[in-house]
Amino acid sequence: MAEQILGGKTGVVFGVANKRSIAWAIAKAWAAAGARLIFNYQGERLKDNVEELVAEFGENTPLYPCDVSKDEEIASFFAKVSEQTERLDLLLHSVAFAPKEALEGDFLSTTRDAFRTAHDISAYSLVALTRAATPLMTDGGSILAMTYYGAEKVVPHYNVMGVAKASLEASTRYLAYDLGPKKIRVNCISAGPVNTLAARGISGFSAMLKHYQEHAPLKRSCEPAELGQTGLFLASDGAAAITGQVLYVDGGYQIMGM
Ligand code: NAD
Ligand code: 0WE
Repeated sequence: MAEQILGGKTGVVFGVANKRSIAWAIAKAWAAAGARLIFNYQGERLKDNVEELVAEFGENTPLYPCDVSKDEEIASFFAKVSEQTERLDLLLHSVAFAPKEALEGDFLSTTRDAFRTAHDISAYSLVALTRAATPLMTDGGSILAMTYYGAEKVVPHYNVMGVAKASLEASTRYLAYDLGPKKIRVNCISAGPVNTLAARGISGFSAMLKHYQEHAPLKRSCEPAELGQTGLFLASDGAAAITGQVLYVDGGYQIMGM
């Protein structure tokens, strides 16, 4: 058998909630390419579900709790990771949250508290996780975060999440600069709308999918498995000279002016 693209690599995956999660699609692609993976789960409520899913990669697939808004949980998570492996190669950040009220109504009404929460969980967490993971990335590495077009253009109701994604994308560039000398790359995938838990309950979500079917060059958004394959590419040596970038996996929607 030909050597596997991620054979011998170890990765940490943040953001699996269920089988529809984008993190799950990328984890499946990484694992199929030979990576060993370690997972977080956000809280006891999600533990059983995530445990059942990751068992697909073997009975003893490690998973540990980590709420990314808590420094102590990030520290204890990576302490457990370092008991499992002496080196890390990959980190996936597929985490976002803003209070529901902030994604309804207008941006003008965003409270200080909603603004803080959205930025803490959706953007600062990339910095905190990267700082905790990189001491283990002793042979270079690839860090990947998920973003959305609302970071650069107004998508009605995406509101403070768009501002937080702009911060996530800028953080990606500054982290890429800091970590380049260590051969650690940091990139974002900007996904078109995908029907996940984080997208469900967003009013007008099916109208958004329809809008992509009408306006994107490829007449559709994207499939989770395609996000997995792009995540695999960015994690692989094929992307060894790519860092600080936002790669659009959105049916081409981002190029359109109208
Ligand atoms: P999802 O609900 O499956 O994943 C979101 C994850 O964030 C969940 O696993 C949840 O547990 C985690 N999370 C939230 N708050 C957390 C906290 N405090 N600590 C730890 N984990 C926390 O939904 P998804 O669509 O797979 O979202 C994953 C990423 O993809 C997000 O960054 C999202 O912004 C991005 N994205 C989604 C879409 C889409 O249309 N679904 C499009 C572009 C980008
Ligand atoms: O990043 C996202 C959604 C992230 C998200 C989702 C929720 C729902 C539940 C963050 N916080 C919360 N808080 C909750 O209480 N996407 C890219 C999907 C998405 O969300 C939208 C979109 C799209 C696309 C919201 C409004 C408009 C478009």
